[in-house]
Amino acid sequence: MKKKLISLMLSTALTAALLSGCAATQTATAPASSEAEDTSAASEEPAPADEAPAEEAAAEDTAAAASGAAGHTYAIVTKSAGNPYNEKEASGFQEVIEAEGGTCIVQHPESATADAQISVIQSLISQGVDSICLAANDENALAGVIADARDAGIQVLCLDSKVNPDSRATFVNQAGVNEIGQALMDAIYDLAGGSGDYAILSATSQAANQNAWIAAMKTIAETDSKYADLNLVEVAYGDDEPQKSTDQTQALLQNYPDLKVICAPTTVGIAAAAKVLQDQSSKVKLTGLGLPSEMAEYIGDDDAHSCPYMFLWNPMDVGRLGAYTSIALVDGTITGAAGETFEAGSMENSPYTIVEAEDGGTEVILGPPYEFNPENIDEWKTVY
Ligand code: RAM
Repeated sequence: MKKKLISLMLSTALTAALLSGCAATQTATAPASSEAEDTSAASEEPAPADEAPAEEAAAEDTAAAASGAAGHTYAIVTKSAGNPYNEKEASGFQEVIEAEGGTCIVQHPESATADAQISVIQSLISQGVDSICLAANDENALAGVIADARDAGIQVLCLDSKVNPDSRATFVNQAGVNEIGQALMDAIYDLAGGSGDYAILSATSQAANQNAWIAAMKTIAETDSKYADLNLVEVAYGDDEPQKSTDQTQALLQNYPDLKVICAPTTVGIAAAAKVLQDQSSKVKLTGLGLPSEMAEYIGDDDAHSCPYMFLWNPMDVGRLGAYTSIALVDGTITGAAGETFEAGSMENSPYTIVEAEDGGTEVILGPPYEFNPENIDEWKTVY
C-alpha cells in the first residue's frame, strides 16, 4: 500500500509537472488526487490507492483543460501564513489551476484577521483577477471588500471557512458541519469515559468554520442525553498561532484540575496541545482535527501518547475542489446555485453537486471526516 502510494505520488507529480510546464512552484509536493481521495472515505481503512491510475487521471484532467481556464487568473486567499494546513490547501488549488492551463495567485495573509485579508483582496481587485477563493477569517467583516470585488466582475467563493451567503457564490466545505460535530463529541465521550470535564481549544473567535463546528458540538451535547454527564468548562482560543495555542493549553491544565479531555478542532491548536500534554506526561487526553504529518508522534493508545485518535480530510483536496469550483464559476458552467453540477477532473466524487447550506447559502461538500488512529497513522503521516 505504502509503495503504491509513493509510486502514485511520484508519477502524478511528474505528470503534473509536464502538464503545467515550468510554471508550477508548489505542485511538486502534491500527491495524486486518486490517493488523496481515499481520505474522504468514511470506512475504518483507507480505500486502495490503485483504483484510478495516475495516467488516466491526468488524461481526464487534460480533457477538462479544454474548458477554458487558459487566459484566466484564479486567486486563493488562505486564513494566514505559517500554517501548514493552509499551505497544503493552496498547493492543491495551484496544482489544478496550472494543470488546467490557468494562472494561479496564492496569497497567505500575514495574520488570521479580517483586516489582513481586506488588504490582500484589495490588491487582487487591482490586479484584475477572474476569481478569488477565500478561507474567510470573519463571516461578515469582509462584505464591503467582497462587494467591491464582485462589482469589478470577480467571482468570489469560499473554501474551508465561509462568509455570509450574500457575499459568496458558493462554499467549498471540507465536510458536513454536523458530521464533524458528531465525530468530535463521540470522541470526547469515549476518551472521557462518558462523563467529566472537557475543554475546546479553537483557532480565532471569529473563524466561521471553527464556530460552526463548536455550535454543532454544543447542540449535540445539549439535545442528546447520552452526553448529559459531560461538562464543557471553556472554549479557549489559540488564534492558530503555535505559541498562543501552547499557552492556552497550559492555562486549561492549570485552571481545570479535573479536566479529562481537550478537543482542538484546528490543526495548529491540536499540534501545540499534543506537545504540551505529552511533554508533561499529562493524563488529559486529546482529540480534534489534525494533520497526520504533524500528529504522528503523538498518536497512540498508551500513556506515552497524548492523542488516541483524531480526524481530518485531505487539505489538498479542499484546495483542488476550490480550484475546479473557481474554474466552473469563471467559465459560466455554474453560478453557485443549489442543484448545479460540475466536473472536478479525477476527484473521487466528480461530478460534484452544489447543495443548500444551513445558513441559507449554498455549498459543495468534499466528503466525510476521516479518522486517524494508531493503526493507520504511519500510512498517512507522509501523505499530508
Ligand atoms: C486550521 C485552520 C483551518 C481548519 C483546520 C482544521 O488549520 O483553522 O481553517 O480547517 O485547522
